[in-house]
Amino acid sequence: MNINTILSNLEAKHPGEKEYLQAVKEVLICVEDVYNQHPEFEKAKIIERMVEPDRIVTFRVTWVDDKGEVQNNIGYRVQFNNAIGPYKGGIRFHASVNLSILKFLGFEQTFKNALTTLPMGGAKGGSDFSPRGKSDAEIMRFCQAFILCLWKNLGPDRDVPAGDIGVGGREVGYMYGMYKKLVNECTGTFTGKGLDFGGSLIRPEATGFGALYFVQSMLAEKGDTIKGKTVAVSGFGNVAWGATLKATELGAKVVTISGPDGYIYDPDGISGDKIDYMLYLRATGEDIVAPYAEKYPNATFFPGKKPWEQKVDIALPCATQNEVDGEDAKKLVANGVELVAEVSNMGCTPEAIDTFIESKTTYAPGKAVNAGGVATSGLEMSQNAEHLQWSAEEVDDRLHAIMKNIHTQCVKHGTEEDGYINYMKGANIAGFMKVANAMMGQGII
Ligand code: 2IT
Repeated sequence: MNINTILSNLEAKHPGEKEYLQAVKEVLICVEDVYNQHPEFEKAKIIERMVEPDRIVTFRVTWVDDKGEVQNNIGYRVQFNNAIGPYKGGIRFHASVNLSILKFLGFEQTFKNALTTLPMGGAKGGSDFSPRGKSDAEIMRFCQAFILCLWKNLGPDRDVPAGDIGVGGREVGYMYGMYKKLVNECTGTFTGKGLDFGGSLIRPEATGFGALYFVQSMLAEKGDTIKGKTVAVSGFGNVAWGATLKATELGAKVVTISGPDGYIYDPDGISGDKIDYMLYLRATGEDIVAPYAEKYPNATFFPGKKPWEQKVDIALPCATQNEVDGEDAKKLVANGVELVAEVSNMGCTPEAIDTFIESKTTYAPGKAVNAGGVATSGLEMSQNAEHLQWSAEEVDDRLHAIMKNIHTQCVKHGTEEDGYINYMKGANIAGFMKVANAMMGQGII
């Protein structure tokens, strides 16, 4: 494989899609050696096929706001790869959404889903619709209009969406409701549904819980535990909430959360009712964390800043892509951070990752760390298919086992000669090999 040729061809075909090209480059660099040991991959043009989505659906979403004005947004579904199972991945509603971001997310999702060991292909969708400040009625009308455009491409064995940034239980409920009305079938073609209509226990917690199970395995590998460690979390949405809840339960102290307006430092730890308060902050729809410092005066609000300047043992980016840059990484390393686990997708820039790996800081990428979310979506699909609902304990046990297994795969493929575990390499190789073998087994299609 000639990485430079593949990348320059992609760049010529898709100019300016920087997040997508960044995600592809990371995988290519990691899998180059194993790929070259398999001439049959080269002959079947596996990598050229894998880096392009199977299909992209783009559509105009037109809806009416509360003032009676007609609004237009763009909607997308990137069906990236279904070699392993039906397309599966979340939907993101955020003003920043564009094709490059959804292609990077769909590409990453393909490998992440492969790592879960469950039969799911990779996809991602979304819209540049911004939920910030929108009324409940506006959110519902937008979700309904979005699904009117997309429903024909979905199905329990075709493509199963879920939530992502800006899409939680409420939005999934509205989208699933419209989908169900159109197809007149209760096949559960969404995950993250409400518990009363086919949702799974533990799904809301799963991304954060799974991440902490993964962090526990990383620490155990070093003969350490999480008890008593200080943790910086970014974001304050569903993922940050689940991570804070589990980290606290395991005896760690979470001292930061953040929003687009800045970050909160709480030296007493974000625990108990403060964790519930995160849900309240999110539910206001204003997308700010500043009110936390008014409610809990021991905490400080740092406007316009990121939490990575604080001295902590563990950093858990839980907000969005590229939220930890090279400078942030240098600060974390200089302050003696022991472990960085991306809970957001592609939370670190390539410069940040280089800084962690060069300083031999224990670092793991989102596609391994946050796979518990989609894994539990896979468990929701299983429950829907057998028309049953499992207990919270059963789902949590399976989630825990899946995260341990992903950790084992990363160690197997990522351990370097000096013993340093390159989790990025391990996750990319393990995910890639599974997708490549599945594609090989199904011929040239
Ligand atoms: O990035 C992700 O893995 C998700 N947003 C969850 C996807 C899913 O299908 O549960």
